[in-house]
Amino acid sequence: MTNPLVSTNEGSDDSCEISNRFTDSMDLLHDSEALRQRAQEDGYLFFKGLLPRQEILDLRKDFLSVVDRYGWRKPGQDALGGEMDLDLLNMVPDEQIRSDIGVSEAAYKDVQKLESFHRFPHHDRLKALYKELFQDEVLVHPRHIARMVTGHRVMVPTPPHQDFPAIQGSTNTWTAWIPLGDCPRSMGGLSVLRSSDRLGYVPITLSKGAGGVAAQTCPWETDWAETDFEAGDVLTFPSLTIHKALRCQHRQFIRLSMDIRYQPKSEPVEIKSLYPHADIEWDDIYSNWVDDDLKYYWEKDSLTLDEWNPNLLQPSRRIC
Ligand SMILES: O=C(O)CCC(=O)C(=O)O
Repeated sequence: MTNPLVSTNEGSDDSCEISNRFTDSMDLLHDSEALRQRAQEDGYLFFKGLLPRQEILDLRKDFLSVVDRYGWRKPGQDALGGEMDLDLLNMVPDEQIRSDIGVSEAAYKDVQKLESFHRFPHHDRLKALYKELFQDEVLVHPRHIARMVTGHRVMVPTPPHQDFPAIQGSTNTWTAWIPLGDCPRSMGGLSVLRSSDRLGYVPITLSKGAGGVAAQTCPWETDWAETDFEAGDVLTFPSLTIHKALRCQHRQFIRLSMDIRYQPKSEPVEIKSLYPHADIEWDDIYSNWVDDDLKYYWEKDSLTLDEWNPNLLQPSRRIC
């Protein structure tokens, strides 16, 4: 295994064959019908190199500069290297680590304050993709999640789950999962249970890992698709598709990624999707921004707000 540093362009060195690799839909980017048909068949869409690699690496650099502020990165690497000082990180008490993120609440808030983190989801290529897919105006949820998955002892991989119980609103809300750097399977990328959106809402059980709940899969539901991600790749799926993180085999390296949500503007949205994903106010997030154009941008739209349904996060038994 070579060093999984993500500042190189070497791609994956994972030797294990992928039996069910994501289908690349780059050739369908401008064909709404074909995109929808593929999404209906597979429950996800994958785009190889949709985003400029350099722009992803610039964002990675911004995230890592926050990590540096806390002294958790091993010295002697370039600005893109993700090797962590695990001994130092493990000195952070368990209760200070956000186990859905991978670092402390304080560091997560610092990332939430990055203008680049909130600007990236509005990338022309992402908005064009969802416009094509929805054939409608696109609402970019302002609530973005930064995953900074580290080898801190409290961290476990994100369990299989649907986003719908946690996001609610329209089931036509799509997650874009974007690795900030190359992310071979051994670094713990995302895996999708093919066509699982067709199952509808799947009952949940309590679980360790991000979100704290897992979708209950039946023994024959094993059609997991995956890939060795490279910087610039985009995986996207609707909120009923079951997905999970693969186990990171290189715990000394940080795995950086973003979850961004998009939906048609005309469909209902649950109000928490319009709040930050941390205990922090928008004004605080905006405090060091240079440009104003993206501040409270969603308030210009007349959105239909949906009621929160607490029952969707109540554990119940699934009969297989
Ligand atoms: O990156 C992860 O580990 C989890 C991501 C996820 O669950 C999501 O994007 O909805």
